[in-house]
Amino acid sequence: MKSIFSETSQVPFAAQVEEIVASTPVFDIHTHLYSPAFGELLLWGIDDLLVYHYLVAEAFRQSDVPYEKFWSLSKTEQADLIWDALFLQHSPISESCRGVLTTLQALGLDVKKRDLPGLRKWFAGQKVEDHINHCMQLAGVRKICMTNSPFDDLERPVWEQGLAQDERFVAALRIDPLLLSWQETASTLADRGFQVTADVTQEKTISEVRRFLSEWSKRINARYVMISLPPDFAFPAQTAAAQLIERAVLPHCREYNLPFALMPGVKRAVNPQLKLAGDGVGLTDLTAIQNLCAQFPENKFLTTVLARENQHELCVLARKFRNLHIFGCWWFTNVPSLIEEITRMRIELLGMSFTPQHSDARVLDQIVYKWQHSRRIVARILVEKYAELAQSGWQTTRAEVERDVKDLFGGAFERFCGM
Ligand code: FIX
Ligand code: ZN
Repeated sequence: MKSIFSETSQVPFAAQVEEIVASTPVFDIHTHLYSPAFGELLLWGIDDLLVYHYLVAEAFRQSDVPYEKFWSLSKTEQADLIWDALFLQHSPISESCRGVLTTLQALGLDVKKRDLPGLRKWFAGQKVEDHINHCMQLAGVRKICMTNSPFDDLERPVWEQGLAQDERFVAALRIDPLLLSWQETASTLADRGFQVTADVTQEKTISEVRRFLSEWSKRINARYVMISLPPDFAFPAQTAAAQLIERAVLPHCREYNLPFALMPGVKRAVNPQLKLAGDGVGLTDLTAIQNLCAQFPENKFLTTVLARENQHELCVLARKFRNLHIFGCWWFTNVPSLIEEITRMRIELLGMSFTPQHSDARVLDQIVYKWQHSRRIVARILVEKYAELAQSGWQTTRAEVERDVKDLFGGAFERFCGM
């Protein structure tokens, strides 16, 4: 058996593991990207990179521009202000700033010139189709899962008209308004011809919600159903959300063999003046997830949590319930120090039965830095873990490393989903 640790190997094992991690194609299982059929909903290019809400939040710390003034500026003017505040007046050292530079460098641009007009000129010369191929190739991404909301007035008509299939992009059905603002959503559904009332205990309302979920799951060919949740999410509970989950969402997921993704920990609009950049984080009582996994063993659950303090408890829950697949270092945890800590802990507690990362990209180009940065960390941890196995006398073959990395980068997720 040829081992990557064998003394006769020409290439040191660490370099082989790094090469495998760097080159294994990934399935990016949660993004906010769109396929080209959605036209301008697919964001890309330097100005969209600069006005990403992660950077907006940071720019307000380094600029005293009034909120209303900033929001009245054009996208280009906002990008100018952010470039000046975060890249020129201070070193762009935060993860979100460094990410822009990693991406630009990978695209072959000379970042040290600090030439924003020059960068804009280069992007203006790109064709979106070629740029998608280029970014996916640089990031090593084989498939992108979108976040698709039937409640989004820009996105919905595109689905309703029917769109050209693009094998690289798959859909996930996002249902936050259905569960978190049921009163308003009930009227929206009623306006769209679903016979619902505000009363979620009514059989007719539940069957109509299920009809709505079926229609949309089929229309978009959803791979899973998903929601982000506030830290105070509880289950079971007398809330509309809990009732709808139990009586409509979970039966729907069982019927269509779809996992239900729950992403708890986000406190929406902690500072509403920051708009999309104004959400915060809070600690969740994960008993809700435990109850769901225990009471509904026929359902599959996907979960990532926003609070660092919830990560260990989530890992332990995944050890207890094989109908729970945990994924990604989400949003405020998608920074090198926390990716390292969380991924190492997950590997130590779960082996390879989880998905370490998703990009959450909102701008196409971001997949380049998000995956390059995460791959380096995953490689470092794996090198260390295989070396520890070698110390225990277990020699890992190259094929075994390839198999493991495939699992981490989408294989385990696809198996869990039954894709
Ligand atoms: O709820 C979510 O899917 C979050 O990822 C987003 O709402 C958030 O704005 C984001 O972009 C985080 O990365
Ligand atoms: Zn997201």
